[in-house]
Amino acid sequence: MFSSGQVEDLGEKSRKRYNFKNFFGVSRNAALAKTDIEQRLLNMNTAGDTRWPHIIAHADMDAFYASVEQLDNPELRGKPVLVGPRSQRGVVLTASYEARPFGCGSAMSIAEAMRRCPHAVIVPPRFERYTKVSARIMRVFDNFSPRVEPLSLDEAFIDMSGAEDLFGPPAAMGRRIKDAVREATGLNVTIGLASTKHVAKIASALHKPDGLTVVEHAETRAWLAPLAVKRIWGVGPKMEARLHALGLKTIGDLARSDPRTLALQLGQHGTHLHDLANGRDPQQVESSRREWSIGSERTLEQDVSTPEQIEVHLRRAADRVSARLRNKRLHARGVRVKLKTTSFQLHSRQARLDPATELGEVLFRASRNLAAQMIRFGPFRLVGLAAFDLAAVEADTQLDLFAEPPRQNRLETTLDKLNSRFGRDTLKRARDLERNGTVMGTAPTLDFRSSLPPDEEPASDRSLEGEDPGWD
Ligand code: TTP
Ligand code: MG
Ligand code: MG
Repeated sequence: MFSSGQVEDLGEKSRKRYNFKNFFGVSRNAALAKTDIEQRLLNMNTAGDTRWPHIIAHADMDAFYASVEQLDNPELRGKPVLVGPRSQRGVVLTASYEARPFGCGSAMSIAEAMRRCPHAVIVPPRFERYTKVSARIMRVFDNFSPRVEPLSLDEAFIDMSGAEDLFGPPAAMGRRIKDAVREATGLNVTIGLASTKHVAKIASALHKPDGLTVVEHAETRAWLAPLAVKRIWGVGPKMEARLHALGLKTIGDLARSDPRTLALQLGQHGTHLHDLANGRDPQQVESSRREWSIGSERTLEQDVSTPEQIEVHLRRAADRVSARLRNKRLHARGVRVKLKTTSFQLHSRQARLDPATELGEVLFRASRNLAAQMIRFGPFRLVGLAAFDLAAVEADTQLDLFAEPPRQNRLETTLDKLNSRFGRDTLKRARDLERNGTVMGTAPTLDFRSSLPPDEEPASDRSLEGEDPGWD
C-alpha cells in the first residue's frame, strides 16, 4: 500500500523512484518474471517523456460517512464504526477502516457486520452533515481547476491539465489537493493521477486509504496490464465471467487480444474495452455534469391534504425528474420531498436510495413514504420532489452491458420518447386523471434545478439535521 508520505520531495528523480515502488506494488500480485520487470523499468527510465496529454486527478474520500462521524465525535476515532440504522434489518452504508479488516463493508446487513465485528459502534447516518462536508470538499477542488466533475458526494474528477506551472508535476498536485482537503475538512482523501479519467479512477481505488497513486502517461499500458479485468470501469460480474470465458483474465490479456475477434464476441463494447485496456479513453472531465439536485415543484390551485391528493403530484414530479435524470444519464442516491402549508411553512424530508436510481417509480415510492411523515402538517399549497446526490450512470454502476434493461426502465424510457416526440404530457397514467378526464389543476410548473452546493441553497428548503431518514 502506498501512502502519500512516499511521494514527498518531488524532483524528477524521486518521481521515478515513486514509480518504481508503485510498479512493484502492482506486480507483486501479477507474477511477472523478474527480468520482465527489470526490462520495463529500463524502458520507463529511458523513456524520458514526462509530458502528459492530459493530467486527470480522481479524488475519493476515505470511508466518507464514517470519517465524518469520527471527526465530529473524538470518542469514535480509532474504533470500528458502522454507519447505518440501528436495526438488524438495516444495511451498512459504510464501515470505518478499523472495521474493514473484520470484513465489514458497504451494503452488508447490520446483522452480518455485527456478527463479524461485535465491538463495532453503530452510528445512524446524518446526511445533512455529509452533504455540507461534501460541498466544502468540492469547493476545495474548485480552487485547483475550473473543470471539476463530481461523481458522488465524496468523489470527483479534477482536470489538472496545464496546471504544472502552478502546482508542479502530477504527484505534487496530488499532494497539494490532499493537504488542502485535510486543512479544510480534517479528512483524508485518496487520489489517483493519470493521463485519462479511466486510469485515474482505477489508480485511486488501488491504494486506499490516504493513498496517492501516480500513473505516468508513458507507463499506462504496462501499469494496467497485470490488473484483473474487473478493475475496468463498467465491467461487472457478468462481463467479468464472459471475459474469463474468452481466456482474458488481466487487462493486459484484453489489451493484447485481437480487437476484431473481441468485437465479434462482445459487439461494440468489445472495442470499447479493448481501447480502455490499452489506455485509450477519450472521455473529458465534464464540469457541466455538476448538478446537485434536479427537482420539480408546483404551487397548487387547490390545497391538498390527503395522501391520495399529494401522491398525484408526487407521481407527476417523480416522472418529470426521472425523465430529466435519464436525459442527462444521471442517477440519484437521494430523494427529497418538500411541502408548503397553507400558512407558508415549509417542511421537507429526505431519504437515501440504494441502489441509486433514475426510475420514476422508485422516486415516487420513496417520496410517498416521506410525504406520509409530514401529512399531519397539512393542508398544503405546494408539493415538490427533488433527486439529489447525483452521479453519472456510468460512474458508479457496475454496468452489465449485455443485460436487458429491466422492465420498469424500458417502460419509462418509452414514455420519455413519446412525451418528447408528441409533447410533454402526451401520456399520463390513468390514476393521474380526475374523473372528468382532465389532469388535476395546478399553477404553472416551477421545475427547479440547483447547481449550488447544498449548503448554499436557499434556506427555504429546510431539512431536518440529524434525523435518521430511515434507510433500509
Ligand atoms: P464510497 O466512496 O464508495 O465509500 P467510502 O468513502 O465509505 O469508502 P472508501 O474509502 O472505500 O471510498 O462511498 C462514499 C459514501 O457513500 C460512503 O461513505 C457511504 C455512501 N454509500 C452508501 O450510502 N451506499 C453504498 O452502497 C456505498 C458504496 C456508499
Ligand atoms: Mg470514498
Ligand atoms: Mg466514492
